[in-house]
Amino acid sequence: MTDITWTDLQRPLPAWFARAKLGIFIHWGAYSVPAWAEPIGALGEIADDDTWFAHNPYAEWYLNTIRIDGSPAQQHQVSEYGDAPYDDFLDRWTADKFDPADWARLFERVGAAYVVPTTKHHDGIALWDAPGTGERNTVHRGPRRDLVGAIADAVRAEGLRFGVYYSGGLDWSITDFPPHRSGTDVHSLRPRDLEYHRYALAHVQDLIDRYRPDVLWNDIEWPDEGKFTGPGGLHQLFVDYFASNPDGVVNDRWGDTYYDVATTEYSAMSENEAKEVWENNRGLGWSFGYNRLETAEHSLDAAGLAKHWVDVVSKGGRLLVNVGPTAEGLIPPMQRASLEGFGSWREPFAGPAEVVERIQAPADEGTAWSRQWWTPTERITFVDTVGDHLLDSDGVDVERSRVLSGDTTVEQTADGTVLRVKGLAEGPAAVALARR
Ligand code: FUL
Repeated sequence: MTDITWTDLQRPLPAWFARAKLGIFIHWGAYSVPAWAEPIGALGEIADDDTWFAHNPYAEWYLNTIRIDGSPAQQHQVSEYGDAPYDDFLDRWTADKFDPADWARLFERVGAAYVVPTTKHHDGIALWDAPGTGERNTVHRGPRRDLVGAIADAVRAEGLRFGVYYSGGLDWSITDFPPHRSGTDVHSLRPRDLEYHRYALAHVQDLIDRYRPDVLWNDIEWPDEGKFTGPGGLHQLFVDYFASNPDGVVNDRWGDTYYDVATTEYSAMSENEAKEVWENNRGLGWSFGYNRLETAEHSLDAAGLAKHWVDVVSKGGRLLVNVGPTAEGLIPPMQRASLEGFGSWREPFAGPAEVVERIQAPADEGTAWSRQWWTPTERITFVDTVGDHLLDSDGVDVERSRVLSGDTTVEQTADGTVLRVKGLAEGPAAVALARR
């Protein structure tokens, strides 16, 4: 018998994900009640760990930040809530204005292909009736609802794919953890043992059984003692997951295991942009969880979001942009405005493309090539393919597109459009003229 290895899991990327250029991340939790963090800057821009952790701009990290003595978040917590325990926020999380169909319609209008809500963040509170969590979940306390199921049903009703975020790396309810003050702490203080592996594994299996997600988006790392191949280990989970859902995709935050998609976060981990399949994630502002201190100066407006999306897509990636709903269940107006404005900008490019003509660019690196098309349609758009992966360039930022590098000119004439493309081949690729 040959040994099982992680590379055994290698398979072609599911076609839906190869085409998906925009996803919506949702960070919603008990932390959405205080909804408080110092907007000090974006991840990747704050150089030192001491500053980042004591003044963490991620509102979903509130439970950690308030445990750092002397932190402004701790002062805020004491002055607003006295010595009330963090779990009081779970009971105060009402979700009474939560309208999943309204969220899903918004995400569909924006042009998102997939939606990934948090199902358990670092505070360990589950958004469904997760095995082993007792009462500490949204079904038994606070919203008193299966939020994961409600979001899954609503986004699927709009024709979007559904994925799940799960924090396998950090769960502050598992151990009596000292506050994390550095990236090193995050990795050294996280639970790694077999017992926690079994607990988290049962969660992810339950998520798969109940909701059949198309994305398993783990965070931080997987408990080390569970990263074995063979029955009961993480490898087996992937085998079973892909068998039950061949369209399923797993991200790269499990440790040194298997992944389908590499991730970058804000401008951090940008080395992953060199990977074949990657996804950038970020909040509209500097937090994922709703932060009531964020204003327009900390956030992407519609134009900023469009620029960022174009930048990511033109480099071959996809964007998972985050919304942080309020404890009542509303998408904050500033976030909604950015998404709606982006959706209106993108709308003319949306819809399936009919490929009119496809040419194979020369395979030899550095070979110059050129092509000219005339089309009598009003709008033309370019779709380039890299292997099996359809990259929908949508006429955006074509110069930076991998295939259409070089000179591109578009000339409008009275009866049509002329497009000239001159470029240097950057590896085997095809360019196609498509019409919407
Ligand atoms: C990070 C987490 O620590 C953040 O809170 C957020 O969930 C982000 C997507 O991943 O690593």
